[in-house]
Amino acid sequence: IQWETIKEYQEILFQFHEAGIAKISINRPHVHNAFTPLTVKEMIDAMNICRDDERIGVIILTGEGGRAFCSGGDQSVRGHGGYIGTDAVPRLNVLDLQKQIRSIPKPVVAMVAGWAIGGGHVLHVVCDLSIAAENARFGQTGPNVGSFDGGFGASYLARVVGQKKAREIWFLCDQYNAQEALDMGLVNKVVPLEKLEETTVEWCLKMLEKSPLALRMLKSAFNAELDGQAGIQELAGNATLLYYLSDEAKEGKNAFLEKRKPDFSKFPKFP
Ligand code: 1HA
Repeated sequence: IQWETIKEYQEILFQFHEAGIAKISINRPHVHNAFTPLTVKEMIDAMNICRDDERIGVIILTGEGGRAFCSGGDQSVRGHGGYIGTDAVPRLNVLDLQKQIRSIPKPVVAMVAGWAIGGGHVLHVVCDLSIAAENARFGQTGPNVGSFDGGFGASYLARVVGQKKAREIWFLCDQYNAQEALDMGLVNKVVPLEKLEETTVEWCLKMLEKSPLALRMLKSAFNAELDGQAGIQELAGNATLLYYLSDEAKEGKNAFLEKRKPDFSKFPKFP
């Protein structure tokens, strides 16, 4: 599988496949791809590029090295009030990344080899789909290390695996293997490690054959059911997008620019 670099970063790799796939990969394998504020800042930047680049239809989120997807926040830079970067400011900017993964109008696929733990586990949870290698291990650690994610990490996890299982995951901090994750609906598929990228790309190619607007509407519809006003805003924004494509909406704009009264009389009043 051929990847070309889209942009160079310090802590992530950001690559493009000509079929229309972007791959964002945390590149800190020495700490099981734990993230710092910079890692997250770079992922947010890459996601913004994915959103704007019309060549990109699907995004893969992963970690380098085959032994970890992501082990959560880098505990060695965790300070008073958050994770501290070179600017000495404590941040929890991974929460912004989570929202971005959910709201970007293109499917995001987590490609999980090895550890998906703590805040790294939450990152795969908020992706649209998760494909796991047989060596994948899942779990939350917050109550062990003095942390918790009561946002998507709790409520969305509970939507995915159910309330009992979500509470078990957080209250016991056990680790679950790939088969267990599949059984509880936490991942979509389990494959041998050597087939992980191939399978993930196959899934992406299948989605790329589909109507992008239909996928976009579905993603925002799935979100809308759960995300309250922010979810409805997303879905409604897509309705506006579709409306702007119509002659009816264009008549309104054209009439304004031509300083005349709009004539909507010719447009159907559907039953
Ligand atoms: O909860 C939040 C948030 C909540 C709200 C808002 C924002 C949040 C943002 C983040 C988070 C969190 O992520 S909290 C949870 C943080 N993560 C963890 O507690 C996981 C820590 N790691 C482990 O438990 C284990 O490393 C492991 C189960 C993933 C793997 O164990 P293993 O195979 O025995 O490897 P290990 O030897 O522990 O790790 C290899 C190296 O990676 C070690 O470094 P070395 O001794 O070789 O120098 C290890 O220290 C390092 N490492 C692993 N994970 C982290 C890490 N270093 C820093 N931070 C890590 N997360």
